[in-house]
Amino acid sequence: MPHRTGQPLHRRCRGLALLTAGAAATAALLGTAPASAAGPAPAPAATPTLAAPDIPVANVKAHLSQLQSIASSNGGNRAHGRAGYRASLDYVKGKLDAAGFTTTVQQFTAGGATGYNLVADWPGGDAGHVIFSGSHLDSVGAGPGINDNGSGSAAILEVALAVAREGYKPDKHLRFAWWGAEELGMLGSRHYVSTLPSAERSKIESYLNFDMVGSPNPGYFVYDDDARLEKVFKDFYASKNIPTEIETEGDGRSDHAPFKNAGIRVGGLFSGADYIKTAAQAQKWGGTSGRAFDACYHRSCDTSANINEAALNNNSDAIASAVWSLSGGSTNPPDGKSFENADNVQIPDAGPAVESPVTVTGIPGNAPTALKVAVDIKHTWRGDLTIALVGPSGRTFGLKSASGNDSADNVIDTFTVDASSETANGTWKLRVQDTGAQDTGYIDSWKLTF
Ligand code: DTR
Ligand code: ZN
Ligand code: ZN
Repeated sequence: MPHRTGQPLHRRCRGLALLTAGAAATAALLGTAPASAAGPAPAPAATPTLAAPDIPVANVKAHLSQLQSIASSNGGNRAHGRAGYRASLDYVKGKLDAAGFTTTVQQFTAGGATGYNLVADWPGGDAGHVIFSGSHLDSVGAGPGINDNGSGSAAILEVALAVAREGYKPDKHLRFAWWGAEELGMLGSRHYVSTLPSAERSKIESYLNFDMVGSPNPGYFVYDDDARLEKVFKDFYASKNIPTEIETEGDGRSDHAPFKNAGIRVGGLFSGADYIKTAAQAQKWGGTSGRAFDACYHRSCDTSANINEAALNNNSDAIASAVWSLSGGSTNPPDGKSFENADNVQIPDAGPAVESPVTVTGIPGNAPTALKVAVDIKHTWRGDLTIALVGPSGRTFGLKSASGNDSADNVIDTFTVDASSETANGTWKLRVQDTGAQDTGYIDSWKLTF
């Protein structure tokens, strides 16, 4: 197959293209004319608001399987005061630190044990307007807590990593937190709010809470505490033709309560705990009526099998959509020039390596020490794949090696490579080899950003 060589993509143009496509798609789904759905067309010179990226649910599930293994090797839970809690926090912190977040671990004492909150700030944005997303990371003692609340924790982690992958420059400041000891009465979030100086409190424009967003027999519940935040989520689901209801399964039963009590606007999502799904709810959302939204709520069976992937996927995308639209970001890194090859290249099963080229022109000197390599490979068993970047001189930079037991789908990731030993201009290649039999896939697209 002939490959199209890379074309420079000026990121503002790409943002505009995405916005236009998104507005048209929304309009199509809602059966309205694009003009009325999109509102007045922006002036050509205006910087477009960037659309939120799609959050790869395979990445969210991969975080859940890590949390599951952490529980399994630490006595079956990730509860406050237990080794599995601290290991969960270290896992999340490691990912955020590597992506460029500024992380802080806040300690507190509860029930005779040390508890920890993890707070992550994305550098930049107006510090006087903070868009804050949080999820509790602790489980109950009875089980691994994968839906409650690995799901919210993994979803906001992947949204945070998407912020970094996209090089998103929000107008407002983004903060994320993973709370400890929620299951003991929201003790971590209460500690955070009560020790926050009032000047800092007043900078928090909105707090969004995500506790249980992958329930196995799911509902789509939106908090109705603040009308504007409620609308942001409802608009997203409307664009997907998913009906929603107001969250009523225990008002204030999660970490948004301390924020709300401090006078901060709160919102959030919930897919249901031990309440029973009615016939009307099963009709609109599917699943089983007469059965709990999560029959494994607070039990040992709240494992990685206790997740509805479609709900996890929709809710992760809803979180990204809210974070992007509330933070009003408009620009990617100012002079980042991108070169992409979007032609698909099949990767033969247990076969030789294949390559996809990108031709870089117009960049003087050497490549940067932090060359961004964004990879989108669709594959049914990503552990089969070895991936490398090949520079114009033929030098290879390993990006990922095969690891047979990583059974998750797809590699949708951005790697940072010190490529300063190569000249920037020339033909770069992504080289991918499938080293295991049976599962197959293809390079969907890949992109270099200088
Ligand atoms: N507090 C949660 C479960 C829960 C029950 N009702 C709601 C409503 C909104 C969010 C969460 C919840 C737990 O961690 O057990
Ligand atoms: Zn919970
Ligand atoms: Zn719980």
